[in-house]
Parts: sequence; structure tokens; C-alpha cells
Amino acid sequence: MNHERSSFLFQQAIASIPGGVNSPVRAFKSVGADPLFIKKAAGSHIYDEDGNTFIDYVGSWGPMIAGHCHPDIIKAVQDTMASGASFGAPTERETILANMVIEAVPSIEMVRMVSSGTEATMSAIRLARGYTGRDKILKFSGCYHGHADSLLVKAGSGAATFGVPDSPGVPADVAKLTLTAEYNSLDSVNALVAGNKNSIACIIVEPVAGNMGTVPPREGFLEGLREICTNEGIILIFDEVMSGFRVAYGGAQELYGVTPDMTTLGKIIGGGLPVGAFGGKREIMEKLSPSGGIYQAGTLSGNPLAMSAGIATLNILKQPGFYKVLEEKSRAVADGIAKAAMNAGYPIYSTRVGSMFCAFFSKNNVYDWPTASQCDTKAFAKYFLAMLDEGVYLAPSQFETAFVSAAHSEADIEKTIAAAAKCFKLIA
Ligand code: KE4
Repeated sequence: MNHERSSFLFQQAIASIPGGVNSPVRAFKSVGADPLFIKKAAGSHIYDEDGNTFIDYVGSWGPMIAGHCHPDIIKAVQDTMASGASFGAPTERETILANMVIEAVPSIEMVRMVSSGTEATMSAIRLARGYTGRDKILKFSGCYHGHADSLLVKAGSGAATFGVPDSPGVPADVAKLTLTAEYNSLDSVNALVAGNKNSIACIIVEPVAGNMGTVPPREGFLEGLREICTNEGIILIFDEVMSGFRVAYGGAQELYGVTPDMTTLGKIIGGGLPVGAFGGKREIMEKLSPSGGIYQAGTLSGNPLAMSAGIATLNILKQPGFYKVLEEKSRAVADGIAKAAMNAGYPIYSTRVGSMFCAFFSKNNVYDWPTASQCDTKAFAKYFLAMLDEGVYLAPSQFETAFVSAAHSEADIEKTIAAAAKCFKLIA
């Protein structure tokens, strides 16, 4: 497969943009190759600058659940653009999308729009701290919530429960306020809560972890977090930036029947345009400026184009049967890949929640970061590049999630499974 023009464009980009990309995972570093430069997309396919065609399972990391270039979304954005891209003033569209989110997610009584998932989680944490008067937060290793300082933190070594920076530039004094537990381990949460009584403002969790690969919550895990937070006066934040409107119209909280105090959203509710949102109980949300004293702001928050793309997208998702069809397609492709691996004699651990799925290159079960991090990332890189040569574009990292869209056809799924069968044989 010819990648000449992508490589040329990558060299050009490197001169002007750090690492040649505007977000690190796009650089293909963990698969040891130059990234493809994408020229266009349509439906379930993307087309690179060298004229190669790929079945796309990245879908812009989640937003493109309806497929690329959906006509309804294009029309909505074109019509809005003709009336003005941004005013820095309230518009009706913001209330329309807010009410669609509130209708879809009963735990959200009020919602504030922002321009990214990072802004949503950063703001939700500030709101939780301001509302409770507490400074510490608790997150989980392997979960990613964007790049705000308080969230680029890993567990301290040894007995120390306080966090340490997970990136240069994050002050130690900020990091030490972030506690880190293990995903799917209520014991690790209880130990940290017991050791930090009345000082934890919130627990933030991906109700379906999608940033260490796809790791579902174990039976009772989310329910246990709910109980701990209720008993301890801790705000439970479900970071549904990825799972929101993805695993169900009402997100993971609908799927698992567990109600958080606050929810963060992004990706799908912008239909591919820059968006984020955070919402929850009225009594909490009203503490936000200007109704309350907790400050949060944004020049392009509630941007008309993003609102229109989000409204058009949610109108597509609301159609009867949308998630049923997506579930059938997702099961077919994930199970087909798992079967291909087994038939090739190559051990993988396959996970899926709705249209989020992952093939962990591990002989063992994966249920948290320690088990996910044992995967054979070198073998994954070989598989990724072999699948690329077969015209299948997966996420360029073992620790990401693959996404199915409504546009993926039976032919796409058959081609993907056939490619996987060939590629697992290659690396076995
Ligand atoms: P953004 O700031 O990238 O819009 O959202 C941050 C974020 C927050 N919460 C969850 C659960 C997320 O998955 C994300 C971002 N997801 C990554 C994909 N693993 C975005 C891809 C990237 O960083 O380029």
C-alpha cells in the first residue's frame, strides 16, 4: 500500500506542529509507523491522501456514530453556517440541545455546554470541589478524562495514597490531591475513602472504561461506587464523554441502571464538531456562575454549528431501532474477530459493550489497568499494520476502543473478519 503523500505531509507537519499532530495518539507512535493523512470520509470509510480506502473503526474516537458525512448533519451545519458561525450570545439551539440531553439522561436536570471533553471534566471537578468544600478527588488507573492538571496524575508509590504527576508541568501540589484506585476494585476505593475521610469531593469514573482498551464494569462495581458516594457525601461523576449516547441513548447509566450525581459528555453530542458538556442535579449545577459563585466560561461554549450538528445527530439516534441494529452489527464484527483469532490459534481477550469493542493481546482476562498493561503491544502493532494493509483502520494503540457506526455494512463486517483471519495467521 502506497503511503508516500502521507509521509511527505507528515514531514511537513512535523516542522510546524509538535510531533506533527494536534493530539498525540494520532501520531501512530505506539504502532511504530507514520500516520496516514486523511483526505475525506463518507459513511463507514475514510480515504487517505494516497488514494487508499479504509473501513473506519476510529470514527474520530467516537463522535461519528451515524457514519461520516451523514446528509442530515451536513445540512444542519450548512444551514446554520449561513446564519452565522458564532455570536458569543445565547441562542435557542443551545436550549434545544440542552433539553434533548436532559430528556435522554434523567440524572441530568441542568447542563452546561463547553468545547471539549477535557473542559467538561475539568469544570465538573471544580464544581464538585466548590459544592462540597472538599479538595481531593478520586479517579481510576487506566481511565482517561482529558488533560486537565488534576487528571494527569498517577498513584503514588508504596503506601503513599497521594497522587504524583503523570506529566511534566503538573505541579506536585496539584497531583497530591488526586487519589487513584483500581478499576473494578471497590476494596481499593474503600481503602482510599477510609484514609481520606470527609476530604474527597468527587469520584470520577468511566462507567465503561474505553481508554485502556474497552473494559466493562464488573457486576456491582458501579452500584458499589454509588453506595460509597451516597454514604460519604462524595459527588459521583460518570465521565460519559465516550459512552454517552454510544452504549445506549441514555448512556452507560441507562444500560447499568446506576445514577450518578453529575455526568460529563462530549464527542457524539457534537456530531464531529468541538463540544463537551457537564450536567447533573439542579442543586449542584445552580452553583455555577452566573447563577452561583463557581466560575466557568468559554468563548465558543454552545457554539451554533456544534449545537446544530449535535441536534441533528441525536435526532438520528432517537430513531426507533437505531441501537438494536448497531448492537447486531457490533456483535457480528467483535465476535467474528475473536473467532478468527481463536481459529488462528492466537490468544486474545475480546471485550465489547454495545458498539465499543477491543481485542486485548493477552492470554488472560482483562478487567483493570494492571491486567490491560500486560498485553503484548508489539504483537498488537504488527496486527494493526497488517489490518491497515488489508484496508481496515483500527485505533493505533492497544489501549483504545474500536467503534462501530450505523454506516458499517454487512460487507464491511465480512471484509473486516476476513482481514482479521489473515492477520492473526500472519502474527501467530
Ligand atoms: P477531549 O478533550 O479529547 O474532547 O475529551 C477528553 C476525554 C474525556 N473523557 C473520556 C472518557 C475520553 O475518552 C476523552 C478523550 N478520548 C480520547 C480517546 N481515547 C480522545 C482522543 C485523543 O486524545 O486524541
